[in-house]
Amino acid sequence: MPKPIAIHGIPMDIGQMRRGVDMGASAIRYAGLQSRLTNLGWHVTDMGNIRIPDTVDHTHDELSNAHNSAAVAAIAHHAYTAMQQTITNQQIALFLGGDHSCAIGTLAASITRPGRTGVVWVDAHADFNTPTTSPSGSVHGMVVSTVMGMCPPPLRIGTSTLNADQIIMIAIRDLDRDERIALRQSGITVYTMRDIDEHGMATIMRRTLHQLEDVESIHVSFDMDSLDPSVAPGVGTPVSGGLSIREAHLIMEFLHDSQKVAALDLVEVNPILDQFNRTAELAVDLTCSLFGQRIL
Ligand SMILES: [Mn+2]
Repeated sequence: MPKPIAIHGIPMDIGQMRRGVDMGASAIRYAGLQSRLTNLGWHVTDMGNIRIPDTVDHTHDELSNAHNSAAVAAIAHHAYTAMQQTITNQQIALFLGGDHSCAIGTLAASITRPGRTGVVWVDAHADFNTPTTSPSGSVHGMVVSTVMGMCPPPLRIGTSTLNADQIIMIAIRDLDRDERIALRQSGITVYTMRDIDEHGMATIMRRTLHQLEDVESIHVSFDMDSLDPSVAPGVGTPVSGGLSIREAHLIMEFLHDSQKVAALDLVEVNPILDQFNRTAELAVDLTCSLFGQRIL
């Protein structure tokens, strides 16, 4: 029997500057996520949304150059608890963002799971800034560094930290100056768009699964801005030169083949910038590939 899937919405947008991604969870649900997964044979429970305060509470200590850091951390704590709950309940976790900063909590909890966890980070960005290097001060650009323990409190959730050799990044194409230097030195495996162009996605995914051979579970953190804006216009931070629809599906199909997927963050859908919900519909299609939908 496959494990059941638990969906949690995290309708937050305070980890970045452009409003609208807080509606991403609704758009993905509206695109038929639950029924599509049910039709694939999964037992799916929608746990509703993690409660997000209507206004940002600035009374707590904040980091300089990390906007809303205390409020983001508070939400990340709730995401952490939700992820831990799915581990206890032996469910597969599906988180609907919201901006990517919600993954600060989900990843921090994933690495507390017994057995080794690998993270596949699919994103135009590395989200590897710190308050010191970030040009914008947006926390959604500091997710990986936070989970690796490189940022000061309140950007520190839980007690475990993610190691560089547990992370594989795919579709990267937009790095800030100091972020690029730090990423090069980090030891994280990074497959840029150039690597994908040169070697093809199948080769990249075979290498990815080979590297993750010794992990027991895989946490997929999927930013919809990894796709090219021509096919996914409704995202928080669009960057041209991204994944094709088929390249993105192939990532998901290979990850399904591994039979190790334990969690998915599906983030940064922005319905305000979308066309007739096509980005959310694509997010649902890709999720179905991750959970076993096959062409033939
Ligand atoms: Mn991201």
